[in-house]
Amino acid sequence: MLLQQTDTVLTDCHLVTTPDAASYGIIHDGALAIHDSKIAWRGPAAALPADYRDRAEKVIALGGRLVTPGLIDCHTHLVYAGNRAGEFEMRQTGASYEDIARAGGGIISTVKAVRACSADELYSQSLPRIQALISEGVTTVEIKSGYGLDLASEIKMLETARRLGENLKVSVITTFLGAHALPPEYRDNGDGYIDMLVKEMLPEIAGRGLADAVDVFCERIGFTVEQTERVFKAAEALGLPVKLHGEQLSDQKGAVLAARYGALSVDHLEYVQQDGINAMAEAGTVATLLPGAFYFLRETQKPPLKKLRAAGIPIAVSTDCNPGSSPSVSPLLMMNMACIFFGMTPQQSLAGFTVNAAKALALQNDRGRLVQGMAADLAVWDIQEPAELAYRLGGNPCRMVFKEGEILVDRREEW
Ligand code: DI6
Ligand code: FE
Repeated sequence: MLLQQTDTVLTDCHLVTTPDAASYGIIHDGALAIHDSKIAWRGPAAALPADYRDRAEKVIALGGRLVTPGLIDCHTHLVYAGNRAGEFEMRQTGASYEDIARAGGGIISTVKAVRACSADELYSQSLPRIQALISEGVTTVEIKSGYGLDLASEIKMLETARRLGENLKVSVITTFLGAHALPPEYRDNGDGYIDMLVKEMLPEIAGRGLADAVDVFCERIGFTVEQTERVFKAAEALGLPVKLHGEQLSDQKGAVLAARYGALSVDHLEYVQQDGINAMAEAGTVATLLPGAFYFLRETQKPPLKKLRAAGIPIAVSTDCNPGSSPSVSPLLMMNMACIFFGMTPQQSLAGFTVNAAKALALQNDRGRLVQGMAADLAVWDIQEPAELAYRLGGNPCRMVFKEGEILVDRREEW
């Protein structure tokens, strides 16, 4: 038998291999071998072939720590400028999120900040947010545009997202969210804006290869179902997958529409009804729940977790990192909130940031689990059991992060 070449072997650890609704797939006293950016072998340490260890460049003993797949944050708006603390102050004295949006604040105030700043400034303001995610175990992050709302500024956002991924060596999946809000120059002319979006913005952005998917905010303060469908049709014609901000503040029947276009995911879903759930189940669309936005907007209507689960829909969880409704860069806090607010189990919340988040990005064959042949994207945690990930309110037990076998975060000095 050919000897297996290995670059790195991890020993003295417990492996959470396949977090899904049924199990953590835990291997106690495990070992994991990496070769050529992929997981070459994983299993009980006692079964590790001797030559794997002998031929490895590095053998790292993890002192009994826990290893999970690198976390996947499948819904963020982390590229933006400025912040909305002033708006938070206003909300605490009585104004609602929708009131502020209608008065020209909200998303539009961030649009003004993004348009006004240079690409370098946008990069340096966004950098600490992606760094914070990585330091909490994230190895793949989706980033949306949608605070530019004109061609040049949307390109600036998407190029910034790509640049962050290249420089920080994590996977950045980009989504064009030109239909996030109506820019001031198209006030009262939503159809005119969608015309321009499908004829000019989207083809140019797709032609430059800047978008991996297309998203729409279908809502009373966003775009109608008809407008959403026009964007989906244009995306489909360009061969780009779609996803949706759907049923966040009201039931617009966006989920039914998105399922018809084979959406990768519908996200938020507090107000989704059974028709939307059935359509998503049939289409294989992932439900992405965003407890940070639920919490920050003091929403009281919870997404129908039991019904989504009963329909067999995979459920992802994400930070929704954005300045208006979820200024969070903590996947672990989101896992806790998914448990406390939505009634998920810690195991389901971890599945939401791994296996099911991979599915929401169509990456489930490459990452999200620790199995042979998948990307060696790993997080090493200073905890005894996986439930501790979702258990705490703050604090960061992440000690190492590997991206395709390379060490991105190394806090072994804290052991
Ligand atoms: N829904 C949200 O929660 C974010 N975008 C969206 O469509 C909020 C974006 C913001 O307020 O800046
Ligand atoms: Fe969002």
